Amino acid sequence: MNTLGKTITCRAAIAWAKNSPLSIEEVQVEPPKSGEVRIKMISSGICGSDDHVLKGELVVNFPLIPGHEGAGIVESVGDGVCSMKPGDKVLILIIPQCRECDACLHPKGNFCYKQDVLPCSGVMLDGTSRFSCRGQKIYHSFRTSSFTEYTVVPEIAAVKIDDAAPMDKVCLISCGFPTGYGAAVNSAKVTPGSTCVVFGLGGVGSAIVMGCKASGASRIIGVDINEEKFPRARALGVTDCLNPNKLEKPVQEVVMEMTGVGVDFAFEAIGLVDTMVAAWNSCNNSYGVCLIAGLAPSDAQLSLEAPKILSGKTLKGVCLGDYKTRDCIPQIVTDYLQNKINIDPLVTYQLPFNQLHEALELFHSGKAIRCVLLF
Ligand code: PAD
Ligand code: ZN
Repeated sequence: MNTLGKTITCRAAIAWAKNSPLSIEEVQVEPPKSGEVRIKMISSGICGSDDHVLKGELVVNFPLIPGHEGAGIVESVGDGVCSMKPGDKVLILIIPQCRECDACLHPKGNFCYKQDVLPCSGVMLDGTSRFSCRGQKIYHSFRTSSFTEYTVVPEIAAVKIDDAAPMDKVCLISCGFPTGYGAAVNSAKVTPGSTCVVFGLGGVGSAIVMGCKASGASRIIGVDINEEKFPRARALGVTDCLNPNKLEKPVQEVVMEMTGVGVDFAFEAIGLVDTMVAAWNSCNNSYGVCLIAGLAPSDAQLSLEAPKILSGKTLKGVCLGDYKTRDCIPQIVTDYLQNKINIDPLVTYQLPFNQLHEALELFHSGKAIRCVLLF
C-alpha cells in the first residue's frame, strides 16, 4: 500500500496520564511536514528516562506516546529533507544535532537547542503534534516517540546508519549505549589502571562499566539496590558489587575505605539526588572526576558541601556521552559491525510490541539490562 503523503493508522502505546498503565491503541500518524521524516519503527529499547516520564518525575504533557531509544526505516520524508530517503535504516535521537545553534557550533557542546528533554513540550518544532487517537491530539515524547509502529521526528533527530546494521539490537545505540560508554571513554576519559565506581547498573550504568573496562580501569565498583544486576555486571567488568541497603555505613564511606583515597572516576546512572551526592563524595578529593548521567526529577536541587569544591575534584554532567549525535552515532554502529564494541550483552530480552506489559515488567523487576520491543 502506498502511504506517501497519507495519514497512517497503526498501533501505538499511549500513556493517558502519569502513572497510568500504557494502553496499545489505534493511532493516526500524519505525514511528515517540512524538515521531518516518518519512520517505520523496527525496534525500541525501554530506557530509564521513559520510566521518569511515565511516573511524572519529568514534567511532560499527557497523553503521550513514550519511547525514544529506537531504530527504524524511513517511510517518507518532508520537504527539504536531504540527509535520508525512504528505505534508509535510521536511529532516532533524543538529543538532535541542528548544526546551527550555539551548542552544536561549539567544539564540545552537544545539548542542541532544539532538544525537547529539558523542558519537554511534547510537540514538533512547529508547535504541533503528528499523532492523534479518536480525534484527540497525542503528544510526542522528546520529539522521538518510539513505542509506535510509525513515528514522525525532525530530520535533525534521526540519522542514517549502515545498511548492514541488525535492526533488532541497534536501537540501544540510539541512547543507552552511547550515553554510558561515551560517559566513560569520551567524557571522563577513564585512564588505564584507574579506580571507578558506577552507581546504577541498568542499561546506562552497564554501558559505563563497559567503557571503564575498555579504558583499562583496574577496579570497577558497581552499586545497585537490586542484586539481580550483579552477575551480569561482574561479567561486564565490575570487580566489586555493593548494595547500599545492606551496608552498615553510607556507601560513599565504604567506597572511601575500599580505595583508601577515593576513586578516580565516579558515575551516577540512576537519576536520584542522594546517589549523585554519594558519587561526588566517593571521588578522590584532589583529582577525582564525578560524572552525572542520571536524569533527576524536574524539581530536584543538588546540595554539596561547598568548601570541598576547593580541593580540586571535578563535577560534570554528561548527556548522550558528550557525542555530537548525528556526527558520531553512525560510527558507533559501524564499530559494532566491525566488532570493536559489543552491545549484545545489554540486549537481555527481545519481545514483540504486543507484549509491552511483559517488557515493562522485565524492566521494573530489574531482570533486564535492556528489554527491546520488536515491531
Ligand atoms: P535503568 O532503570 O535501566 O537503571 C537504573 C538502575 O539504578 C537500576 O539497576 C536500579 O536497580 C538502580 N537503582 C535505583 N535506585 C537506586 C538506588 N537508590 N541506589 C542504587 N541503585 C539504584 O535506567 P537507565 O540505565 O536506562 O537510566 C539511568 C539514568 O540515566 C536515568 O536517570 C535516565 O533518565 C538517565 C539517562 N541519561 C541519559 C543522558 O544522556 N544523560 C541518557 C539515557 C538515560
Ligand atoms: Zn534514553
